[in-house]
Amino acid sequence: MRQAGRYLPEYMQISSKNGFFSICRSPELACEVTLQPIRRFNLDAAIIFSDILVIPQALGMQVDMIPGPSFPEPLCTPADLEKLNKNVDVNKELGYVFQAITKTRHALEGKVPLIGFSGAPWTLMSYMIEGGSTTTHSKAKRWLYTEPEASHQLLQLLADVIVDYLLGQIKAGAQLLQLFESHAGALGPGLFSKFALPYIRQISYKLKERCSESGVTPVPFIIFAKDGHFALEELSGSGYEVVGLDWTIRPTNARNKVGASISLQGNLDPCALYAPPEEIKRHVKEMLQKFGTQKYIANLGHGIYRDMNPDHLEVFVNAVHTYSEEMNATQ
Ligand code: 1CP
Repeated sequence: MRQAGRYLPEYMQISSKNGFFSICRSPELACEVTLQPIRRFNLDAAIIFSDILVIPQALGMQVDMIPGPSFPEPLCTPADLEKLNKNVDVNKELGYVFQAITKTRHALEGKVPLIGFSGAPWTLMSYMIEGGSTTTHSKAKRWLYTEPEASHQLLQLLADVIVDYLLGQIKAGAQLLQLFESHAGALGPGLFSKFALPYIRQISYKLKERCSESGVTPVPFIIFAKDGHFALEELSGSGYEVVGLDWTIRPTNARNKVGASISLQGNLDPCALYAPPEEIKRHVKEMLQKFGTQKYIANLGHGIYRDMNPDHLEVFVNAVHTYSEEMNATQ
């Protein structure tokens, strides 16, 4: 999840001397920052340090991080689509991510697998039109209602770049991929089926196709559609091995919706990390009892916040190991 390492003192030290995107663009720094949480916690996987907004940059848009994302020139009307780079060469524009992945794979020495990721088309479209964070997504949703053709054109452009980008990540050494549809909750079931789901599906199927064409072994793929539990059934049939869950859905309910063959990931409320350690352990135990230990990746339901104590994250991680090992031993 985003923010895994961003509030650690060792990250703050590097980020106080380097801008956010210069860390992303430096394979050495991105590798170092990816490893920081792995050194500190007994985590089972690493996620490459980058951001979903590197794709709008590759399409030619300026994105600053001050400290949240900000686009000085967001897309205002469909005519602005003409300004975007329609033929993105991912090796040229995003080769720095591939280099960071390869470097980090080597540095991890097989200790834990490395996860690559991308934003999903609707979530990226929303940032590109809103120009930053928003609670309403009203500018981007206005496009969906008034400019459906231009919206599909933009979403398709994004989906095509994302497939190239994720194929490049697998080739560079990513062992698992995650697609973040972080703004799924802004769309109701109707808009989601029309403007988000078709592209989410397309990405997983096209990526598998492109892998087989280029003789690359596909890797497991996670879809995380935040606040999109109205779409869990459809997401489970979209070509992803894992469905990520935010904390607003009951584990048994999610399992009933996705069926037995899909793995689930999630879904403790990140704010549970404010609780005292004994309570965090109780929450973890309850979560594992509900999900079981198979076809399941224990995680939080979203990223952590600035004022959370890293020691509490450690309690969470260690409790996952303790209880799952206990459960596996008695099964
Ligand atoms: O945890 C990590 O450091 C892993 C790398 C990572 C990932 C997987 C970062 C670094 N960003 C992301 C994904 C990402 N970025 C998502 C999808 C996950 C999610 O839903 O949170 C989203 C929505 C973004 C966009 C973004 N980037 C935001 C959210 C703004 C909003 O609209 O609420 C923010 C604050 C960023 C900045 C960012 N990205 C990553 C870090 C470490 C930071 C903080 C920059 C800093 O303070 O140094």
